[in-house]
Amino acid sequence: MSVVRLPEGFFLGAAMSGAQTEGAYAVGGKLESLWDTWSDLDIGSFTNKVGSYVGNDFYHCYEADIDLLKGLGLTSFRTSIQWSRLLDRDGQVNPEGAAFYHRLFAYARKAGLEPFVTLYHFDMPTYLYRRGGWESRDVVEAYASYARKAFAEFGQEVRYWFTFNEPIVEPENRYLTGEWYPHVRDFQRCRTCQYDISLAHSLGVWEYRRAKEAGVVRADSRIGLVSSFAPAYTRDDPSEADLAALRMSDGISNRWWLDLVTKGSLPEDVMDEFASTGVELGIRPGDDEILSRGVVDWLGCNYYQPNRVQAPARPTGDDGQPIFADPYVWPDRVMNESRGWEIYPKGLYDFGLKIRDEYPDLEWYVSENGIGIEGEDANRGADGLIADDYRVDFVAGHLAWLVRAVSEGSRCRGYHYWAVIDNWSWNHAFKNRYGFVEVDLAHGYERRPKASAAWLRDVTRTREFEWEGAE
Ligand code: BGP
Repeated sequence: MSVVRLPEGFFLGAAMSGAQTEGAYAVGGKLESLWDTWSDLDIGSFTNKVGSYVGNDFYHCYEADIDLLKGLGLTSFRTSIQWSRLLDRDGQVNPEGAAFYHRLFAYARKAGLEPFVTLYHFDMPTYLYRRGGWESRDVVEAYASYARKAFAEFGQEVRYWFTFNEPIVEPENRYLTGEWYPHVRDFQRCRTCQYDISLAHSLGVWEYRRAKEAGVVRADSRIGLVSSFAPAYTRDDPSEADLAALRMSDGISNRWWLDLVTKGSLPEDVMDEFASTGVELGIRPGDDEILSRGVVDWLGCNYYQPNRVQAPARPTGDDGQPIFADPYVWPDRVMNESRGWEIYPKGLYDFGLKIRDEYPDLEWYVSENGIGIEGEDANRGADGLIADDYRVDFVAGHLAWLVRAVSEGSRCRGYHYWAVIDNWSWNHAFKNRYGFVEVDLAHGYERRPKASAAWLRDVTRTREFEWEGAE
């Protein structure tokens, strides 16, 4: 057993997103997002038929929730503005939508919680999807205009801005695996969306820089990107083909974004590989210039699981789509069976050292990390609290490895847990619960701390915790 002490100035906070918490899907002039549209079209796709409509009711109980986070000793929280709430169909600010976020940021600040604000978290407004979504350059331009309006509206209230959350996930889930509406399975369309989002990100950063020069955003503010950096691994005795699969996997998911936000360009080897397999991204003259503006001030890293890969059995699937890597099942893996994700806390350390060595100027923080468990009700003790020791183990292990990376020179500044209060997990709805605080859907979405909340309170108070893991 060892005692892990949090570094000086290291912040602890909560992560959430607008679409997964706010609810109030048709209140105050909010337009439909693709989540509302999919819920309307096919509610059976959502666990227990719980669609996007209510979130965890944050729109109505944000004050009590902020008080709860403050009571746990957290000092910051991350959420996203919903494009479909802030702007109307003509791209103008919807006053009622803006008023909600003004109230939220003001209340959080008064409570001593610094808001970290993401502009886009998988929540395409449906009217823009109908104009082509991320396959359309008009929508890329519309994003830049949305970002400009958000900076103008909240520039004096927000210090930490992020252009996108996990920009690879929406293209892959909507256009490659087809898990999310509109259920497309097309490699080229997926990568076109990824490319267009890279342009949108870069235009967003450019809008921010111009807003800063004009004094529209605070002088002490910064801009970043939040991405899911799953450290990539292959087998211990890799073949050349395994290493090529590793390089391409890491290239598409990690280096693509790391290069964009540090160098303002996309990795050449990945672009060449796409070109050699006939994938066309719709590149236009002048795009390089746009991408060169994508360099950020710092980075948010969401980490849930490592990405273990090996050489693909076949270069294309039955449907003719290219396959660059197959999954590799590590014999020692420990699983979170509820989510089907491997638990590997050391991945944060490996990622931290990768950043230190390959992008030494880059500051970063853990913008999401958490564990979602199904059927937590079965763990309710005689005291009525959900006994969730596994959550304490998960967070302690990840924080311990992260602190070790910091002590070895990685410039990681803090950690936001996903999601301190149970929230709506897209098509899995409320199946897997992430919170230190339970949301009781059967009793008016009432909030109730789980047993782990006392541990978290203790860590924020003492700035240290005991850990049984590897020395
Ligand atoms: C991340 C997303 C979050 C959140 C989290 C947990 O990829 O940024 O929005 O949902 O994953 O995943 P899930 O809710 O699917 O269990």
